[in-house]
Amino acid sequence: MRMQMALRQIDFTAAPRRTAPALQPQTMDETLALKRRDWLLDVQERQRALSPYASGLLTADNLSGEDFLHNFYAPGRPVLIRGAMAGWPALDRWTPDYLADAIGDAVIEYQGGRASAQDYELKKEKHRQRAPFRRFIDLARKGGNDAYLTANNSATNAPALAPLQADLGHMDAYLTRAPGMLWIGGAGTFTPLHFDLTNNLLAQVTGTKRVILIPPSQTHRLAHKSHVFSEVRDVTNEARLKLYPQARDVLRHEVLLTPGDALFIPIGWWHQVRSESFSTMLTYTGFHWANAGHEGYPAG
Ligand SMILES: O=C(O)CCC(=O)C(=O)O
Repeated sequence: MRMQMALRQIDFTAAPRRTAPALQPQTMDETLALKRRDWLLDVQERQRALSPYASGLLTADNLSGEDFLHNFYAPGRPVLIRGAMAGWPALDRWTPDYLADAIGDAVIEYQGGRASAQDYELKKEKHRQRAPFRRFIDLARKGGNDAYLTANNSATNAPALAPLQADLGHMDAYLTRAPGMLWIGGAGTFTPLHFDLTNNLLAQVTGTKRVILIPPSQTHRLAHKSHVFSEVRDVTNEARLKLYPQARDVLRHEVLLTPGDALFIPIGWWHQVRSESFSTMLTYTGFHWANAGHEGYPAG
């Protein structure tokens, strides 16, 4: 993976960071400036497409921390890492039965009532519900998108789910020992198209998830309005594509996450995630390197 090239070090002083200016109504000049920016992003993507190594989604086995930093984390490029979770007891243990027995009837929080709403991610506070863990696992076994224990429930669930920590290992090459955030759901959970305000490592433990990743250069095709969400919601849904035809030809990578896979999603990369089976996953943001991109994000 490491490139055999001489690196000419050029002195580089980063510009001081400014807080984002408040958004103002657009003038004609600003519209033209945005068009020019989007033109350049398209030209750059066409240039990257000349090389599958530059434009494709790379998979790496047993990637060292140094190679991860230089080739993926710093450039903000996704990578599917295989082998980093080898030996984690959870990979063999975390079936619905095992989880239900380990946590029993301790009350946990999850996101509920999702099937009857489209904006369940944007309005996540409204969807917080509680149940004994065993009952939640029964809901997840049934499948569907209605009940999903997500990263958003992590802080509340930390004491109840603490016994599961003993089944997890560490990815010391990339991450500090800060705990991950757990996701548990059935076949059919769906997280609509959005990007995160931090770099993220998704660590799949049980089952499979299909992830669609879209580079930040495609933002102008994705009807980005509320917070970090795309109005398109699902780039595989024909009805949504009819409403947002500019999203039809969006550049995208599709990844099937299987147990033991870790997927690095850099800040700003759009993604949507669908579970294909009962699934457990952790997301980590405690990298060894700066990860505070969310500071200064223009809200709205
Ligand atoms: O696994 C999922 O359903 C969503 C994960 C995700 O989008 C994230 O961690 O940002």
